[in-house]
Amino acid sequence: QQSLREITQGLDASEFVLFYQPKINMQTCAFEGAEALIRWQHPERGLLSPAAFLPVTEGHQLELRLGAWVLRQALAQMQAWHDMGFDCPLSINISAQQIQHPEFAQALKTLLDTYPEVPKQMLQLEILETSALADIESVTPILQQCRALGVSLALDDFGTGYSSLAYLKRLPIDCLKIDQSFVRDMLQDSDDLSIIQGILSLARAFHLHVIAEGVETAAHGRQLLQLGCHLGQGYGIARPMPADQLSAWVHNDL
Ligand code: G
Ligand code: G
Ligand code: MN
Ligand code: NA
Repeated sequence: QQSLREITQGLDASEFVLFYQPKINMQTCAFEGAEALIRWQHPERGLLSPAAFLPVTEGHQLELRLGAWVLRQALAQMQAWHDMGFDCPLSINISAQQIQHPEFAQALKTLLDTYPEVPKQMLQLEILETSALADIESVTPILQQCRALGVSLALDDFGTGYSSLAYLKRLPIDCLKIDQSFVRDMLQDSDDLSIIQGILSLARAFHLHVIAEGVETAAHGRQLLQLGCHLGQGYGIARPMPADQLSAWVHNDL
C-alpha cells in the first residue's frame, strides 16, 4: 500500500485515470451506460487498483480531493464523449466522507454548471448502502439536493448493509446495485439466490431500477434474466477499460 504522501504526489503529477466498465441490458444486449472506476498509473509499479490506495485515504482530506478529481474527470469525459456524438450514461462512486459533506451538493452543482451541455440525467452517483445508512439523517437531505439537480442515485453493494424497509422507503434513490458477492455464488448457493430474489421484489415494490454486478459468466446472465433482472455489469460482459476503448466497444461490439 502507498503512503498518503505518495498518493498526493501521484495526484499532483496527474497519474490517476478513470477506467470505464459497461452496463448492458442482458436481454437485448443494448448498452446502458458505464461505471467510472479509478486507477493509478504508477510510474514504477504499473496500474494500481483502488485497493492499493483508497483505503489509505479514508478519513483524510485526500479522500475528498481524490473524490473531487474523479467527479471533475468524469464530467470532462462526458463532455468529450458528447462532442463526439456519444452521450454516455455514467455512474461514479461517491465515498462516505464525500456524501456526508454538507457542501457536496453545492460543489456538484458548480461542477455541473461548468458542463451545461452534459445531460444531467446521464450522471448517476453510486452511494454505498453502508455510507447512506451510517448517517441517514444528514445524508438524506444531501441526496435530495443531488436529485433536485437532475442526477440519479444508486445504492451500491446493495444487500451488504442491512437496509431496513423503512430506510429504503425514505431514501430518494433510483436504483439498487446488487452486490457482486450474491451474484458470484447464486448458481451454487440457494441463500444467495433467495437474497437476489428478495432484492428484486423490493425493487419492484419501490419502483426502483436494479442492476446486478459481478456478472462473470453467461450462466449468471441467464439466471438473472430468468429472475427478471435485465441490467448487468461484470467481467463476463466486459472488463473496466480506458475511455477511448469504451466508445469503440459500444460502437463495434453491439
Ligand atoms: O475498480 P475496482 O473493482 O478495483 O474497485 C474496487 C473498489 O474501489 C470498489 O469498491 C469500487 O467501488 C471502489 N472504487 C473504484 N473507483 C472509485 C472511485 O472513483 N471512488 C470511490 N470512492 N471508490 C471507487
Ligand atoms: O463496489 P463497486 O461495485 O463500485 O466495485 C466495482 C468493482 O468490482 C470494481 O473494482 C470492478 O473492477 C469489479 N468488478 C467488476 N465486474 C466484476 C466481476 O465480474 N467480477 C469481479 N470479481 N469483480 C468485478
Ligand atoms: Mn460501484
Ligand atoms: Na458495488
